[in-house]
Amino acid sequence: MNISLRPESIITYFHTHGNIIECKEFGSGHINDTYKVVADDGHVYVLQRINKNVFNDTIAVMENVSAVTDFLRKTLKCPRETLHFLRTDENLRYYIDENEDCWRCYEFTDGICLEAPETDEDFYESAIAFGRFQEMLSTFPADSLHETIPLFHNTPNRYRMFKEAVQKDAVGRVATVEEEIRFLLDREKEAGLICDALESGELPLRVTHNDTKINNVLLDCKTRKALCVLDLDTVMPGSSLYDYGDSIRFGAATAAEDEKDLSKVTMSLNLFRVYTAGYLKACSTLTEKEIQMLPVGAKMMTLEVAVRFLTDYLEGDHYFKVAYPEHNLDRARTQIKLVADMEQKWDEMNRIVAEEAAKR
Ligand code: GN1
Ligand code: MG
Repeated sequence: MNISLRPESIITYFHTHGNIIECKEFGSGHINDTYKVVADDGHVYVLQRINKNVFNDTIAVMENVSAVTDFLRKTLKCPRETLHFLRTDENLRYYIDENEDCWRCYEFTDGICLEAPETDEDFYESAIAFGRFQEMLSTFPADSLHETIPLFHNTPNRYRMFKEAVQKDAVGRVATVEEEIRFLLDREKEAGLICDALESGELPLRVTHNDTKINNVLLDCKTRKALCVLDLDTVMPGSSLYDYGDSIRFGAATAAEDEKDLSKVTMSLNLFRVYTAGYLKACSTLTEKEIQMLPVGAKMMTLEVAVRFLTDYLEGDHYFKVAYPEHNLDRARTQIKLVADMEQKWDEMNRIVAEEAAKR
């Protein structure tokens, strides 16, 4: 790598305190490159290179992120409850390097970031964080945000791309995953449930986070209460069902997203209830229709990401970061298993939502 493009060099363009003594890879995101940067006076920062293959307009991403964090800062009592981006000499909150890569830097907040909830309370707190995030942004002008990834949670469009990938079979993997392809195609008729309801006005358009995995929440080290929501790159207009659903598919699963032993992968009805209770508490503005469709959100987000993982596998793994050749396939399989499990538990999921909604 060209020395001037190393994170150690890039950090010097931002207005940090102290002298930088350490810069290490950090985090578990599938998209951006993230580094933790430590200064000799104790200041700590997070430096990130935004993935420009995923986000074609990285400046639009930073405009969205800046607008949302500025808005939240005005509402919040405690500054630790949102991200603080540093400025450069040009007074911008990003730096474009000679490769046209966009970098940003924010103050590191000490907190707990989990790959899976360790207790029910952890998961409940993540529901509070995302529910509150959405509630606070209910007065934010949604149409002022850029659509940084067009059709991001448009499941029918994800299916279109999937079928194209099957047809092209660019890396000759189709024959090995026919069962998985069949499972997903059998459910294509359900793909438009959320989009159609948004279009007809049955569901309201909201400002949503769109990537609500529990590892995008920071919990306070001492109290273990929800502190802050991270990874705002995909904040866009959308449906509350996207945010609720993505949290369930990731956090209510009993195994990791890339678990190979599928017998370990189920959706915990207990965790489903815990998250539902927290989300309904924190987000009091949900409509009856949104509440009624929460289980659809959970299933649709799981189905959609299964389609996305398998598409990437069939296209040769150019989107999600992979650690080994079958990584995207393993991820697709866990999501398929979760969809099947949700179908088994469908009536109970609906009952739990109704019971938790009645407690409000
Ligand atoms: C990506 O970067 P990360 O891990 O927060 C992806 C999400 C997927 C998720 C699956 C911009 O999120 O949409 O649900 O992986 N983000 C983008 O783990 O595509
Ligand atoms: Mg993330």
